[in-house]
Amino acid sequence: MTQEQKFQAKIDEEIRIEPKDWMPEAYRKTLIRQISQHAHSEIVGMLPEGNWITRAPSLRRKVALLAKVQDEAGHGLYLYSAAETLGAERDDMIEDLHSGKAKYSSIFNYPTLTWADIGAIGWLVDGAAIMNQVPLCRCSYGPYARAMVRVCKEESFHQRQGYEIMLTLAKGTEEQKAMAQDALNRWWWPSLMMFGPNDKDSKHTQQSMDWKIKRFTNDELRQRFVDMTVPQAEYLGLTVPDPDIKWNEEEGHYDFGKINWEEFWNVVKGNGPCNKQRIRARKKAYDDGAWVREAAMAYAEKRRKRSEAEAGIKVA
Ligand code: BYC
Repeated sequence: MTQEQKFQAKIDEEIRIEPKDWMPEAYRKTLIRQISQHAHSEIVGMLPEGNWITRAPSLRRKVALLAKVQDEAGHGLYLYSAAETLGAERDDMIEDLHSGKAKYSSIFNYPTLTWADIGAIGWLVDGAAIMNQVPLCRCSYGPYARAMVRVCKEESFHQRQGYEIMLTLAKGTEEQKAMAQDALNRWWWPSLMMFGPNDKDSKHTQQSMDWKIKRFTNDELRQRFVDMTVPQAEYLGLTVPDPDIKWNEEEGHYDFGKINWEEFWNVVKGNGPCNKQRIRARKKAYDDGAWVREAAMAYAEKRRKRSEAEAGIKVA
């Protein structure tokens, strides 16, 4: 058996691949691409929500939103660490985000215009993220799979906080209900796009499924999301902005309309409503935070020297 065949046999037997194990270069590259994009999405994903921290309608909402945004930062950090176990350098990954070379999720290039958008993001965007990420807890690469366990637990709290905001608005005044409907109208289609291109146009799916990085295809996950979410919209008394949504008895699924792929690729290529603003904000945050990184490094160096000196005393 070649090394490649042994590797695939391990995958087929559901044995996890760990950082020091042999792996094909293409497997390593695919994981670095996916994990770093995922990390960038978490980090950029803080921006649309951060926009509402100072304007949250109550202390309770503010505390929950702050906690959620902090969680996203934590997810980004675990994911950068997971990518580092594959030999990627954090500075390079961040440079690729800032230069526009690396992708991040299309969804975070849309603006958050009203408070209801915070509800819609939690409900739909985190809902879509959970649908995509729960299977990643079974990803063949150990560090990514393990990081996903905690991430998914936190995402499920995020989804609930979003749905609860939507529920409050939907059961509120006419004006509040209209805000909730407007947010659903604007976030529905971009949420379906989060799952990526249709299977026939997805260049990585087949290989990633064979390597058990992905456990379901983009279309399978998107369909599950629609099936889960349409009844939730009904419970809220809101209307999904797709006239083609219809329960298909034979298939046991909801049929839905055509996704605007031109819009999707336009956003992915950097021309969405907020792409430029998001990257500008990230670069500024990175530059403004330089002193924190320098201080942390200086402190770590001081501690290292002190413990070396103490070890020296003990030896003496
Ligand atoms: N946006 O062959 P495909 C979250 C790219 S949730 C931008 O299907 P793959 C969060 C794709 O990268 C969001 N680009 O690729 C939630 C590829 O380009 P490259 C992040 C997209 O990898 C709430 C090309 O299109 N989640 O973080 O098999 C609050 C062809 O696609 C998108 C993850 O990253 C998109 N929507 O499947 C805060 C989960 N879709 O790389 C944060 C992990 C596709 O060849 N990632 N592209 O240049 C995945 O599961 C998979 O990478 C994807 C795409 C399903 C996203």
